[in-house]
Amino acid sequence: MDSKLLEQLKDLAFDIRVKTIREIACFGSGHIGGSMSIVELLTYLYYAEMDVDAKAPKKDDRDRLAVSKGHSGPAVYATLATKGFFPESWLETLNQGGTSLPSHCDMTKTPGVDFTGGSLGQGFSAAVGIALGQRLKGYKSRTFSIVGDGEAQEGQIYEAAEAAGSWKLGNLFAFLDLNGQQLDGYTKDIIPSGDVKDRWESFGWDVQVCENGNDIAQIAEAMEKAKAVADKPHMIILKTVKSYGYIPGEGVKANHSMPISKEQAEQAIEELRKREGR
Ligand SMILES: Cc1ncc(C[n+]2csc(CCOP(=O)(O)OP(=O)(O)O)c2C)c(N)n1
Repeated sequence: MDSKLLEQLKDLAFDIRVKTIREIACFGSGHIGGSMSIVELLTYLYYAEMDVDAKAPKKDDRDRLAVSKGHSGPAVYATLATKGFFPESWLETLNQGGTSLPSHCDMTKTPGVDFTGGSLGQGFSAAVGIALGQRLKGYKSRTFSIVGDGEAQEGQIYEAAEAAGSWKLGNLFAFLDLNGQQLDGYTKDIIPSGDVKDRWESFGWDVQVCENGNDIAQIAEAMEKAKAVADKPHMIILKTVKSYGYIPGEGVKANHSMPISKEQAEQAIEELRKREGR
């Protein structure tokens, strides 16, 4: 990736991260861990990869994103707001009465959201169906999906994976947010993820691994390799850090959903600025 674009994307990711922290602080608590771990991915997708238009969010032949770990809504909303899908002031209403930004992504409420998440496993199945639909319609567009490593304990994920592999859905790009944590602890202590590369390959998928899934350059490189493979669905495994960039949550077992006051948010942003030299 061109170094100027990379620097722009890093700046955008920082801005989206700050907006996500403040957004959650407006409600007083929220899914900070699984939101923070995918900020670089969302930034890359919306600013360097996906063909979407904030002025025509329902255009039929657009690229689509099904965020299967739908509790990452706060990071999705901050990204969509910066892209102009809705006013940034909406971020202050996260999860509050009458909001268009519920805790979990909802395609009936939020411009730019392509699938309603919340019940883990379903978004990825929908992504397989959407990608198949795009192919049947003869569209060049692609479907993207983000799956959690805890979510991947759902059997539904593998039914969909098997179908996509056998249908050779080359227009489907899935990302596994391998942050090693789920709601109530570490995946290794609950159901270990095992050799995920081997597993997805066994379903007929093209698999790339990013050793640092919070590194935009690595995500871009994996996408370039994936795009060179036309006849298989793509899984990009991102080894991420849950709560990455919300420093008070990094390395904390109970960082799935955390209470965050406005003061705590500003302190955490200041701490991050110092760490990143911004
Ligand atoms: C079918 C279903 N079962 C349980 C839940 C409750 N739940 C919400 S998030 C979550 C943990 C998900 O872990 P992971 O996919 O690893 O997400 P991340 O750690 O990236 O936030 C659980 C169990 C749910 N939303 N849906």
